[in-house]
Amino acid sequence: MIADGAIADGAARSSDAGPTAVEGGADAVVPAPDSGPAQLDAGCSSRAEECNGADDDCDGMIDDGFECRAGETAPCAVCGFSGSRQCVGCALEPTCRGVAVSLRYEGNDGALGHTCAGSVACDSDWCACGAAECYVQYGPYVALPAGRYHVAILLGVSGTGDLLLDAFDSTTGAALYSSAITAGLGAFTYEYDVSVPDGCHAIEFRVYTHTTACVRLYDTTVRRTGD
Ligand SMILES: [Ca+2]
Ligand SMILES: [Ca+2]
Repeated sequence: MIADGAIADGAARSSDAGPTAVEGGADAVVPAPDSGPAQLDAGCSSRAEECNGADDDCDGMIDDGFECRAGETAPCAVCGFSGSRQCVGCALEPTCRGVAVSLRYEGNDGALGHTCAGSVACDSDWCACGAAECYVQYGPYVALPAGRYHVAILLGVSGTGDLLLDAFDSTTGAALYSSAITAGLGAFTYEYDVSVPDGCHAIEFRVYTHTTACVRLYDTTVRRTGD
């Protein structure tokens, strides 16, 4: 029971909820979590607004007239992948940071090429049998932002097989990573970390076979782990 004149706690809160959508398109600045009607500083005067976290010109808005406020971020993109720019000194920094890349390709994904393609097909996942000296996969020539990446390739081999796995910048011809391995019977995930120094080049994650054993390709994942 609520006494006359009292305001139900839940009702009062529901009317306080402000708009949450951010308008203005891709370049819109995302307000800091504490944004809202600024409190007039008790000692403010008619000074010009400065970047200092205070309402210098007494118009009810803190650091208005600048590109952004401390704590705000704005979306950005590198090579088509999304990141964000931070507000530093009431201006958005030029560098797009925290660009997220998470890619996954099935063994039979059309984005991948296979020069072993004349060999025996295996169900839904592409594979090679008796086809020594060819690429089990090449491509996908994806334009990646510069940064550090973790690559994981799930393979299967029908017996002992010699394989060469590499990450290759097909724009410059530079090998970014290369490793020769001898794989035993069964399925396994080969993982490696690689740094991509130049952004938006066509990068390949290749698997080359030197064996006549059957090599099955299940999937390849590529995840960006840092700038
Ligand atoms: Ca102001
Ligand atoms: Ca200010």
